[in-house]
Amino acid sequence: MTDAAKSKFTPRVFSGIQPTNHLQLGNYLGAVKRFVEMQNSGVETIYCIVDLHAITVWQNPGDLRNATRELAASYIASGLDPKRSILFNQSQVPAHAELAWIFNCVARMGWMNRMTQWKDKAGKDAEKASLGLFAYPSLMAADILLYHATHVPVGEDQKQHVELTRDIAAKFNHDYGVDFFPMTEPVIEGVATRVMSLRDGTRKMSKSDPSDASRINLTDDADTIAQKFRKARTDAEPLPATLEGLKDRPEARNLVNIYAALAETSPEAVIGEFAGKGFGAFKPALADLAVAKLSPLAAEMQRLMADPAEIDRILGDGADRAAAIAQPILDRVYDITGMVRSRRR
Ligand code: AQP
Repeated sequence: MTDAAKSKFTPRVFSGIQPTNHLQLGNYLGAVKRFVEMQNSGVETIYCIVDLHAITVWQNPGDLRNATRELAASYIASGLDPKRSILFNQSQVPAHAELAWIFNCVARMGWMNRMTQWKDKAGKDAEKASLGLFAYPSLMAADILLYHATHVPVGEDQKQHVELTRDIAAKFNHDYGVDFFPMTEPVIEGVATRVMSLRDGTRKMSKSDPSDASRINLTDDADTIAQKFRKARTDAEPLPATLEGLKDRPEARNLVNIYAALAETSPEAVIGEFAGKGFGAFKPALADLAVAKLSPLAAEMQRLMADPAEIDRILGDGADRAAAIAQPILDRVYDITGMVRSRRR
């Protein structure tokens, strides 16, 4: 870990995922797998299920509740230990929403307007998008800065939001003449920082893509995984002898990257193994590897989901531990901004 870790702030990792639909392979390889690696690196790690972010686009309440528990199960099944990491859902720690309000008053409309996720998700009819979707990055900045997090592991698509978090921290520090918030760094590493759709190599794999065939869900069974890889869009050429040969072949490049990430090797090594082979040979090998890696995870998720009360207990315990870190930081923010706090607690 670099810069921010060298400052006065103790290294601390925070990241979150929205409980929207089932977790997909891109979330797993680009985020959750990295979260587990960071947990095992000895730094304090805080992982959140960002349910307040999820409702920036309408969610059926029953589905949201289920997706929140399923995401908790995915985290734990992937190796996240709720005793070593703090695992909780955002809405159980009201300080997130409180700090987000303060940041709404620090951040500028122009900053939000420039966010590519806002442009993508609001689409052509931005007038009809929720105010929450527009302010999404401000709540994300609050998630991170509420814990003085120094490092945020994310996929490539979230880089711009972490940069905005730094802008908000810097403006707050400047406007109030303090050195209170750290300059958080995004941690975007590995070969799977941008897993692409199986139907279109120019779009990222996404939980909310209307086409289920575009993604591998962590809940997919072995047959579904094999079928989705078999039907994945590719070209007719065999795999080249070097990575350079994949330059203008986004779909082929994507499958090679997925294989490398699942096998915990490099794309070069994958090319070394499959050079000259067609997709008729590569796709079944990829499907077998994915099934071998993901099936135990899906089975463990199913086992955990059979006891929702235990998941709720874990999330409640995590929320208490998160609030114990967050509240003094929020209290200090209220103090810095001039709010009178005379209520006895
Ligand atoms: N395709 C991807 N490749 C690598 N990383 C990815 N992430 C998302 N998609 C990919 C990373 O997963 C984390 C959680 O993301 P999120 O749920 O908070 O929102 P998102 O980035 O918008 O992910 P989705 O799957 O596209 O969700 P929906 O469809 O609900 O918006 C982040 O670290 C993200 O970078």
